Amino acid sequence: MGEFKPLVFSGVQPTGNLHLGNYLGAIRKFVALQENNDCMYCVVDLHALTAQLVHDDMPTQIRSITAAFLAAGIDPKQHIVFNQSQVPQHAELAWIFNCVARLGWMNRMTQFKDKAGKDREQASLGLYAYPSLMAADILVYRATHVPVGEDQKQHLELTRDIAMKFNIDFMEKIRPTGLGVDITVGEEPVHAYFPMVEPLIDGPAPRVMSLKDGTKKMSKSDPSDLSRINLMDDADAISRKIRKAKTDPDALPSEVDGLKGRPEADNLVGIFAALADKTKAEVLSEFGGQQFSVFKPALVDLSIEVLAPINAEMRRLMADPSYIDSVLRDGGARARERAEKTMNEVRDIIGFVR
Ligand code: AQP
Repeated sequence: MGEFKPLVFSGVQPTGNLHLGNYLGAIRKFVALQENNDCMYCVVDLHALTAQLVHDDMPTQIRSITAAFLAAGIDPKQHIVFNQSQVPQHAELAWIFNCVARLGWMNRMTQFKDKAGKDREQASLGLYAYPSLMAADILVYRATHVPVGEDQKQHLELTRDIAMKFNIDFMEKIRPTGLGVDITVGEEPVHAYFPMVEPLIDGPAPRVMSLKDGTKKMSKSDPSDLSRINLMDDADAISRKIRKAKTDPDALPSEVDGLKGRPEADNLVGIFAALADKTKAEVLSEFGGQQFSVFKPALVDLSIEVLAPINAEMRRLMADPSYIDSVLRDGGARARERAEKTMNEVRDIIGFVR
């Protein structure tokens, strides 16, 4: 029995303003994982083309996600920070995975259905194939752990299915190369080239919801800016958005059970808990019985306290784009070296002549 070398990989699309959901659901976990792991964090710019081909200011979008990574505390020297388009091996492996993945699997992806909307015939082929590229992003480094928000769970299950099918279909070709690892999947022994990735979804806020509708996730592409707190929002904007956030007329309950059927209250308490590093129960033991007119100002203060330093550092970094670009170039070179090693092995396993 062998073992895959632990490696953390995750990505964020440069498709708009990063928001509190991205921060609490993903980036804060990225920061925490750095301490004991080898980590790679990627600005997935190829993915940004899937829903919208032409972007007004792609370089600024890419730099602003990078600035958010750095401002949140990711160390680009100890770990690797890069943008996807600097490593063409992602796209090459994605093509191979397009031939591994089955149409039936892709047809089940709920994010495609959500993003394509009613006019599915007009969605790009890239949007449909997005999860296959995501699998390649992760597996081109044979990464083992992927911190993401809950919305990405289904894509990571697909990544496991793709890895499993590749491993099984090519098992007899993998074996003689000596590159595989003996693992058991369920009860089944498999000589695997690609690991079965573990999603790291748990955390204080796996799903932050819109401030305007507690049943919809907070999203960069929501047309209403009042629905989300952006990492670049200043204190006034944060305060205005929280004060205008939808709530119900009741006071906060004293127990977590009392949040059932109250999605907006549940969301705001969840945000408070995540920002304060507390449980919802702890937050309710402090605010149970209080009206939103008391709770919201406390949430405003806490949000500003946590986000203001990140916001200030992002602005400082964004004023020096050449530094950000140098971080991405350095990370890109280190990522390419790792990705090319995998691709050479994959080319040999498949039997491409090189
Ligand atoms: N509301 C959320 N709560 C918790 N986590 C979230 N994430 C996104 N929204 C929430 C997590 O953030 C990471 C980066 O997301 P992404 O930009 O790559 O893709 P996304 O999930 O499509 O994010 P958005 O904001 O919803 O963007 P648009 O509107 O462009 O689709 C991921 O780990 C994601 O889970």
